[in-house]
Amino acid sequence: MVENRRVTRKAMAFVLAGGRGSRLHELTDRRVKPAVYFGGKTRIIDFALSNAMNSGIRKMAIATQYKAHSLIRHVQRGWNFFRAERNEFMDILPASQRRSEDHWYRGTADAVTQNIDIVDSYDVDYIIILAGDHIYKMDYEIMLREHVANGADVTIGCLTVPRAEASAFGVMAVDDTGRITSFLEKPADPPAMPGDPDSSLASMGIYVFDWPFLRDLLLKDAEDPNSSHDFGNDLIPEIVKHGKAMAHRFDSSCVRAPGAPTYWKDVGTVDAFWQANIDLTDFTPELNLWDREWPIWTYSEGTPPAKFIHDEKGRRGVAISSMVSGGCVISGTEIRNSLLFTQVHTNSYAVLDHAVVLPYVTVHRSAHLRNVVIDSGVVIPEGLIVGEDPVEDAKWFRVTDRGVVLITQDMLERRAALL
Ligand code: ADQ
Ligand code: ADP
Repeated sequence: MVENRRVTRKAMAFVLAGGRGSRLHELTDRRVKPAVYFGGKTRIIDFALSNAMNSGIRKMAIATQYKAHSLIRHVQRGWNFFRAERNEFMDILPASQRRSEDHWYRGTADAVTQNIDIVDSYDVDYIIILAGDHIYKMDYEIMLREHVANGADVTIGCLTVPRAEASAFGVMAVDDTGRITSFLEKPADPPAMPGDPDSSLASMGIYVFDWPFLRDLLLKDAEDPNSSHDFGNDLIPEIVKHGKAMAHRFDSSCVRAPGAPTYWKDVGTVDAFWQANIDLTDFTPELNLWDREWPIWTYSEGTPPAKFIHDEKGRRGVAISSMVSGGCVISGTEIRNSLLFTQVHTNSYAVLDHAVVLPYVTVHRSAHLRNVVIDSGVVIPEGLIVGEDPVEDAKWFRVTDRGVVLITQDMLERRAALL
């Protein structure tokens, strides 16, 4: 056990949180994808950070650049318990042109290159590179130990995905020992897994390296005029060709809670975001947020418990098959299969059905909202009907292929000005 603890004490997590996440549309107008709210209390980045924390890693850095304000504020409020006196660090690394004065982070690898001096100062043997934009639980300590035991140059977290969706990923082939024999970044025609023509083995964008090895590689890559300075495009294919790259399968053995299902989601579209949040209202959701073995840490505002009240005419405020966060006041509203974040206030005769409602939203009287995502701080006007008439909805709001309606304050203001 002492040996295990040493591996995580000698490792740092480097979280990439600089990409916008443009398929979330207006949800990432003001904030980067890792800062988008998820699950009622948390933000997306809390999953990667909590995994690192629960795995025993106590040195973390987060590289940011695009619309980082709400991410930085969240991390400062919620992840401020690291103590330098105990050799613990949590650094936020905005692109600050540390090595070069003529560019920001040019790619995911460059985000690390530009902070080589900071990683050096952590005095670690291993670095685990994580994306800050996926929802999953994973014990990185198991992956680290595997990496060390294999003597690998890089170990890549991977999972099986439907072949039809594999073009969005780095796709690999492995031999019997788990060694990666080929790696194609976002191939148009993804190779299938042996004996399973409908599945491909996809990279999760999680990499473990020995720090001295990665450091050398980054310094070489920085000088390469043909490189896009990206892990998936440049560094990983190179190591697969010339070095020892091993695959670490994400399966039920990667999670400490016994029998935990292997839940991994990229909530990168409005449809996927809505569905994954609504799934939490299921009788037994696949993602277990009640798990005390593997808690998801976050910043949580001190709020009173959710309150459900009869309005003055005796109409009941009720929520069925729903999750309602602290600080919510549900007055004379009927709520079904919905997820309400902190401080949502709803009023009489309103109905919410399959609604994902981000914090600080007010729903005025008689609004009926079905299959919606409502951005934070939105004030829904009295009597607004959404989710009944897709043509009318599309005039003002963003309607997805599946008919989910995204509502932001800007959209409501435009509507109010034109009506
Ligand atoms: P992508 O899905 O394209 O592929 P990418 O855009 O590289 O992911 O983003 C990965 C992470 O890096 C995200 O968390 C993003 O926020 C961040 N990021 C992007 N650009 C950045 C920059 N310039 N500076 C700092 N951070 C940045 C990758 C791999 C694939 C793999 C998928 C798995 O390249 O091989 O299959 O992730 O999702
Ligand atoms: P994010 O939604 O990413 O956290 P902000 O922190 O800027 O971004 O908040 C978005 C919206 O939520 C803003 O419209 C803001 O007015 C509202 N808001 C933020 N904090 C509070 C609060 N404590 N009380 C009421 N509204 C708030």
